[in-house]
Amino acid sequence: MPQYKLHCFGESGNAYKAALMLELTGQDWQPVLVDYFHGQTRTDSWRQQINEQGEVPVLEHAGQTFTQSALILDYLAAQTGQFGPQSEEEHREIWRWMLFDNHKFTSYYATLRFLYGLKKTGETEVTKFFRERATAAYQLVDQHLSQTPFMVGGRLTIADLSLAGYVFMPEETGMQLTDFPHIEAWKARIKAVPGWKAPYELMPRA
Ligand SMILES: N[C@@H](CCC(=O)N[C@@H](CS)C(=O)NCC(=O)O)C(=O)O
Repeated sequence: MPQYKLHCFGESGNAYKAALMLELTGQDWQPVLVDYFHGQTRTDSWRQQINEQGEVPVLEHAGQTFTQSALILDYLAAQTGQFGPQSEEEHREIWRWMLFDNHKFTSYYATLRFLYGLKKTGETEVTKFFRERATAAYQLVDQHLSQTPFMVGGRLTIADLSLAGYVFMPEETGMQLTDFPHIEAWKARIKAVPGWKAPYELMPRA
């Protein structure tokens, strides 16, 4: 019986944040595939039994259930003693970037990728809007990474794992990540961490 169970699906970058943390910290974990594209997270039973917020990822550990990727990362950092803050100031800084990630960096890009890369809507006013917003968030993070190898404290932390949720996804978005050279260099540093795996290697696809 694995210590950790992660309700997830391969296409979910939000789930990848937690999956990569579990993998890099060497935990005994198992993915539980969620049939997202056939509406499993929208059923009453899934919401009642797994997550009332209707979202993946969901982590089960020691009889408890955790949702929201940032909170899961924070919990795992505390449990494993890895990739967490080393001071109060770092704790605040990590949360500042994880909140920015959830609100802008991940959410605009993930929505763009969902529409353009997975649902194949083609270019619409909506995809243009999300690309513009995602580009602004990526420029800001690129600028930050021009001054530091990782987001906080000069070493890999859960802030990086949060922001990295979607940057390794292969689908087309109409955004060229090579336009963000510091993000590209940061991705290479993350990839070089022992144990790193791509999203579709870590989780089954829905
Ligand atoms: N802020 C949440 C976002 C989670 C999220 O949006 N998950 C998507 C899959 S990547 C989902 O389950 N969406 C449910 C829906 O759209 O109905 C987190 O970081 O965990």
